[in-house]
Amino acid sequence: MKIYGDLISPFVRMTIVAAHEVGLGERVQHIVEPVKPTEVNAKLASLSPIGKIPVLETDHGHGIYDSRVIIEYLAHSAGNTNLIPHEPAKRFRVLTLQALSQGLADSAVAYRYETAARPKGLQWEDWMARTETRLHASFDELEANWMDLLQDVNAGSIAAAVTLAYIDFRLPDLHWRNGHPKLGHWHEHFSGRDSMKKTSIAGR
Ligand SMILES: N[C@@H](CCC(=O)N[C@@H](CS)C(=O)NCC(=O)O)C(=O)O
Repeated sequence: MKIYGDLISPFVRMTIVAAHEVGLGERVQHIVEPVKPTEVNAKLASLSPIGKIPVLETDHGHGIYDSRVIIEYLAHSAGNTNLIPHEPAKRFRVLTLQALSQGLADSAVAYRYETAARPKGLQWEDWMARTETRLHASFDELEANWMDLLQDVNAGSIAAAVTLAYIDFRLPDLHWRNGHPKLGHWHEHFSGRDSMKKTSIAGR
């Protein structure tokens, strides 16, 4: 199977980290496929009308997207029940942590597009202020209510770790560690995992 995308995308990196964590790191061929929000990428468009990264191409040539579905596909293929547990109480906590972290990634990527890609003069100040509020509220929420579940390796903790690393890389001025000491300490520890080191974007 193949996963298309660039590891700078937090959504792509989440899927590759998940592949390593379920033991499919060698089975997945990562094809570097960058995207621009203003251009159609023909290869991606042939697999997904949404045309965003990541897209997984199965061994039968079918496209699977988005990152959440790819992670579920990888866990299912590997017979792994840790990333998305079956036990209902834990399952929906993990899925909510994943949604929180993916929401954080959505906001961070959109903020990056707005500030770095959108032509000057077309930027929307009120939207940027609202998005900053959303980003900081998400950091607060992770620190206050999710430190227990972040200790496990699951779809939510992977999404949180990768997204915070993306923010370090693209939006360091947000200073997310300020006021979030537990989250900062946890992130340093989680970043030492092989899956995170093999997919590191630091220095790019
Ligand atoms: N919900 C999607 C989001 C994917 C996404 O936003 N990918 C960005 C890169 S970080 C992208 O492909 N942007 C190109 C575009 O918007 O055309 C997922 O979880 O896979």
